Amino acid sequence: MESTLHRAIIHVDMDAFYASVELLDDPTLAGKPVIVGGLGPRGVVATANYEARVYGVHSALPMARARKLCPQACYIRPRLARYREKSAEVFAIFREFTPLVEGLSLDEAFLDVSSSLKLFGSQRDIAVQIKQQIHAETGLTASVGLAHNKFLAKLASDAQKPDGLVWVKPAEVQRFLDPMPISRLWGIGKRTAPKLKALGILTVGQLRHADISVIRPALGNRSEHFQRLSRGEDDREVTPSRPDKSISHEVTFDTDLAEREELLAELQRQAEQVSQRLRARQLMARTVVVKIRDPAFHTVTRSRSMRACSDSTQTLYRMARALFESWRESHHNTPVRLLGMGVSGLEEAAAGGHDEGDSVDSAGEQNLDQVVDSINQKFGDRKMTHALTLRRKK
Ligand code: TTP
Ligand code: MG
Repeated sequence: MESTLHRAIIHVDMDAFYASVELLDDPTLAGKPVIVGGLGPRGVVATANYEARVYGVHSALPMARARKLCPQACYIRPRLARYREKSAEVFAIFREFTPLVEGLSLDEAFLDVSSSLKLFGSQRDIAVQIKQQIHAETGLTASVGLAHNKFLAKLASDAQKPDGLVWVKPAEVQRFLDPMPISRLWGIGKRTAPKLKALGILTVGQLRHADISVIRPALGNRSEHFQRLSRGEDDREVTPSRPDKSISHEVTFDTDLAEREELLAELQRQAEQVSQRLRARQLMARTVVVKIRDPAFHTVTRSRSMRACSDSTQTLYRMARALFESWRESHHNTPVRLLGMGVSGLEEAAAGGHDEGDSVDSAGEQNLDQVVDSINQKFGDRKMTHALTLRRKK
């Protein structure tokens, strides 16, 4: 099958991202090896700046090993909230050039700029502008890869790190790909690579030239797929990441409600529903919003962001309660016609995987939420609830 997609794709990957943000915030680190990661006995390296990489330090290396290789480095615990802030600044720049932005992680995205060429110039012009704007507005550097599909663009951004710009044009694909080790192809990992090696296939070029019957014992029904990749063909489209959605609950009371305990019980019930929906969708929220309407139909929303994401009922409830109490104080206990709470700034729960020690939720709260969720799943929704909400049901 011939590859049909010819688009203008740019892959952007920030250089030594966590470490670069630390350097930005503490200029005394300049020129020194900087290692960001878990500092406990079982910590691993999240990333190291290029000065530290010289000593063989890299992502996922046990921290104990890093300390042996590079004892003089500055060791820093990750500050995820800060990296998310910088990431949001960078992604806002991407969206100035195209709405087709597919984030892969905090520091990495595909951009389809095919429809932006008329407005901003060539693919290269756009890439240069993006790099310059990132540097001017965030103080960070990025490496960019340009190609007509995602697969090549991603390899290209990695080819000249840091601060790189590589454009793989259609005529240059084979020269670019052929010398690469087969492990650079997506999906060829620790199990498949040795099988190909046994067949004498070490490079992408060798895979491209190999007869399909030779590679089939190693690659099975993925043989054609990998040969397409080895020719630099990739039809996947850039799919914009899930927009920043929100989840919320609200209720209009039959009669306006003034009693603090009853209002808090309602808020707790809403926090439970919202957080259960978060957990069911494996999302975490950064921002909590409370909505209040008084009998005169004045509606206010109050929101606050947390230093880390959460999907815990109690954490979200505590935030909502604080927002509600501060409204109530300034409104002399006005009765409430409508009360609602919600969350926004949603992120995949898995993205918190690097997040050693940065969660705002205690292990006890997480366990309680799991128990509540599993009982509700087993016996139908809302059999189980945190005690405070029972008061409202009297
Ligand atoms: P990468 O883009 O893989 O690495 P990097 O930006 O630090 O360095 P470069 O791109 O210049 O090679 O990952 C982005 C961030 O994700 C990284 O700064 C830290 C985090 N990360 C981890 O926490 N653990 C990991 O195993 C990896 C690979 C990254
Ligand atoms: Mg990076």
